[in-house]
Amino acid sequence: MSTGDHPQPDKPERAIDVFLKYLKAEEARTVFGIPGGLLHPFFEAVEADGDLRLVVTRHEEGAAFMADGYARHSGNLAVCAGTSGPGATNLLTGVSCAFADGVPMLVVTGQASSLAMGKGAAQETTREDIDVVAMFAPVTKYSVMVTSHQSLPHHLRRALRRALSGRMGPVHLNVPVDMWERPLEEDWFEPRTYRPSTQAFDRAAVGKAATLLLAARHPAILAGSGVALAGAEQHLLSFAEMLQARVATSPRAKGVFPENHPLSLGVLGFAGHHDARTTLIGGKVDVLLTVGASLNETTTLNWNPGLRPTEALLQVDIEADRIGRNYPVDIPLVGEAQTILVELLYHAHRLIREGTVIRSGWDQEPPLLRGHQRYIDPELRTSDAFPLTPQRWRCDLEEILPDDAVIFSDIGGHMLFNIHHLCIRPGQKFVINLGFGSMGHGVVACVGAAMAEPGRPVFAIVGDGGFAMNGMEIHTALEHGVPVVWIVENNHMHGITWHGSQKVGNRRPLGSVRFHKPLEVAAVARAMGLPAWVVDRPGQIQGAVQEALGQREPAVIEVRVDDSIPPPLGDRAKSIAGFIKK
Ligand SMILES: Cc1ncc(C[n+]2csc(CCOP(=O)(O)OP(=O)(O)O)c2C)c(N)n1
Ligand SMILES: [Mg+2]
Repeated sequence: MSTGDHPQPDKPERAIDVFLKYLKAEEARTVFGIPGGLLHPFFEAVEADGDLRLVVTRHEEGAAFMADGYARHSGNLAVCAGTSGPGATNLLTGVSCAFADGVPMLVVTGQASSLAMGKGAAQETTREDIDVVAMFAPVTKYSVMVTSHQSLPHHLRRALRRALSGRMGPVHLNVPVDMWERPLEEDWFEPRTYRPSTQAFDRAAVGKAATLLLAARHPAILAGSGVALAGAEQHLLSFAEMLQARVATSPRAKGVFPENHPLSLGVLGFAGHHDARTTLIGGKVDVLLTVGASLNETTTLNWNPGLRPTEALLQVDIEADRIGRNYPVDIPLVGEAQTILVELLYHAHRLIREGTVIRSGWDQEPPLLRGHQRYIDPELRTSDAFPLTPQRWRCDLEEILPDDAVIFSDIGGHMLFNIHHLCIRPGQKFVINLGFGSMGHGVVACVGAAMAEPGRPVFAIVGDGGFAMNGMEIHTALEHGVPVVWIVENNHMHGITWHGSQKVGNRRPLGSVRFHKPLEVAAVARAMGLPAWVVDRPGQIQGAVQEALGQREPAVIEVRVDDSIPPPLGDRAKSIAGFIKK
């Protein structure tokens, strides 16, 4: 039974009881982390609380990645925790991923007792020494040490307010070990009373934007990851269909608009598609609406000036500071993607009722590429060759991926193949940490997502390099019965680096990134207790996926591929080469 919800009359509430009550009020029911002495009271209370689940990961980075996946998928706050010192620093990369992509997360770290600070306490991480609060400051929206147990609820509410409002993100509380169990008298605040909802927008600007979009001959939308964070996929679809606007996504937002839709241009930028590039960079678009896309290097093909539309650029972003950074914007629309799209739809309906006619003329243009022709090297998608091509097994995989599959990608050459060669259909979801771009995220965040929505099929398509870095977390998934299916593309190397190195610097392949002693991925998985399959021929992946899904437990499919086929690096290699020269 939860002691937090029902304090006994003769036992005063402790700081930790109040803390856990807030977590539950915010619907944060899972804590990911690794216990250690200086955070022991926190972990002990979480484990004892029947309403909370403690997931002990194999590495703290895994805890932060899982919390990120949980929050990124569900939109709810996630919690990760690590003890003072190395436990805290191990969280940092995962927290940075969440910060870069606007994912809400509460990070709790341990600290030496307030009575011992400055005296050389074991694992002390205060300003006197290795300052953990300072380390988290640039990668969180709030990073503080709680210096009195009485102020713990105040700091927690402030942290939650910041994590969950505006552009969301991680927040960090560092708590000295002697604070948790002290008695606390505290007025209870319901979440709605301490954090505002943010549905603000500029009505006049939205009205003008709707008018311009309806009048456009060649309207287009570039959708970014803000659409997924706001859960605005359906609103985007309705608005695009109403306008008959063509839609591309950024690489990070792949799939927020169904890629088999007649209006889909696919992905613009990194490993993107021909139609997206020729339409959006080709000088054809008169009014371009960008929604929750930061217009960064990977999306804009190295800030290509051709992305500017001939008439007007309308940019929706939750943060004013992200508007007009790289292109001059005609109508800035500050607000959450869903709020703004709802208002745009409302204004467009009103204008149509009042007699405005939609002028989109895309139907008079040549049709968009479909089928294998949509992709570069289409012949490799249907190739029966052995060794297996990376394109062919993805093409096979599409046949068998469930309609509601959630697909995580890690970072590497396999990611470029995933972005280019997988067609994400309505109801499916593609997730990638392209803001920070950390290897290992896709290997682990999938576990958090699968915990957030049990019953939904979750896949991770990752490389052997990323699997080697963080793959031990498949054991955490096994422990907790989380049925993720990992598909590990084994090319026996850091493929992106090996292929990319031939296009940058001195153009010598970096031979050291090849694994001369290849990782036997399936054998590693079996040794850890998971069922595993090896796929190395065309037409095999379908059966392996079917069997893996049938297990209803975590499973690994190793796909051995032709390592000589370069991933679709495109302009990325050119831009790195350019930066190095400068
Ligand atoms: C933590 C981290 N270290 C290094 C990198 C740079 N990096 C990006 S992809 C990659 C290699 C990925 O290898 P693998 O997972 O096998 O994927 P492949 O390219 O072979 O498909 C490296 C080293 C990174 N993004 N993140
Ligand atoms: Mg590899």
